[in-house]
Amino acid sequence: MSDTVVIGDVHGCGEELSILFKRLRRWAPRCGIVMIGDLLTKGPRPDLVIEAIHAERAAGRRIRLVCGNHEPRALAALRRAGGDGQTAHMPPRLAAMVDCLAEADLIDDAITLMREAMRTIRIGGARPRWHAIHAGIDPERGLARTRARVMMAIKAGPDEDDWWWNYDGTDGLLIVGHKPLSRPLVLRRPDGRPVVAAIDTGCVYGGFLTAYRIGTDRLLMVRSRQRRQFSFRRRTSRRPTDSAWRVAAVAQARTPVH
Ligand SMILES: [Mn+2]
Repeated sequence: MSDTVVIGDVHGCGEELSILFKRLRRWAPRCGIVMIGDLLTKGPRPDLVIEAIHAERAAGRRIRLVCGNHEPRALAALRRAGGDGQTAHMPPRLAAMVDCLAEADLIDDAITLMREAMRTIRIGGARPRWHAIHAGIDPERGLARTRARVMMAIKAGPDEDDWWWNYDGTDGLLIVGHKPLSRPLVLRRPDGRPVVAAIDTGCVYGGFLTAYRIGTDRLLMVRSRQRRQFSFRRRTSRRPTDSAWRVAAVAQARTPVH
């Protein structure tokens, strides 16, 4: 059975996605791809995101989409804009997304893509058992009992621990994005097997676009071409002292590949 690569939050970084797809042709030639959500908003080239996905699929790559918290927003903006790309009264970043897509004559394609993504909250597989979700789960409820809205949007408040520190591992390996981190975070069991891979590395904030290959447990990172934002520099996940995961079980990212 072929392996799967999960790609973190793209957020309109179409240039970086095109570079990543190109590298995946050598790094993971026959793998299926899962894109973890937040595809089009915020970044400068949502048009290239759509074109890159179309081109990769046309070349025979299987690409599946998971819904992020930005997909419904993007779809609402695209629908409101209508066929003529009207963006009055829209928040500036959504208006910029619509303008870019209208200019490239990709409004209808964007609507189709958002609708496709919104049909799927999680995608999973076996050996090792894994699930890709945009944001995560409620560790108290587990994967099966976490509401879709929470899976798309769970995020710790300023004084709260990230959910993954309280996850007990019973639902297998969970691969998530949503919270931008300055490095990818892979939590491991004491025997080294990964249990959480958090791979939103803030491409749109000047970080990296990160892909995680499940079967080989490897990361591939493409450096962002966006301006590095000051607030992003030290985005980490603080490990609470009472977490079941030891610091030794948290692997550093492997050397970025450029
Ligand atoms: Mn998100």
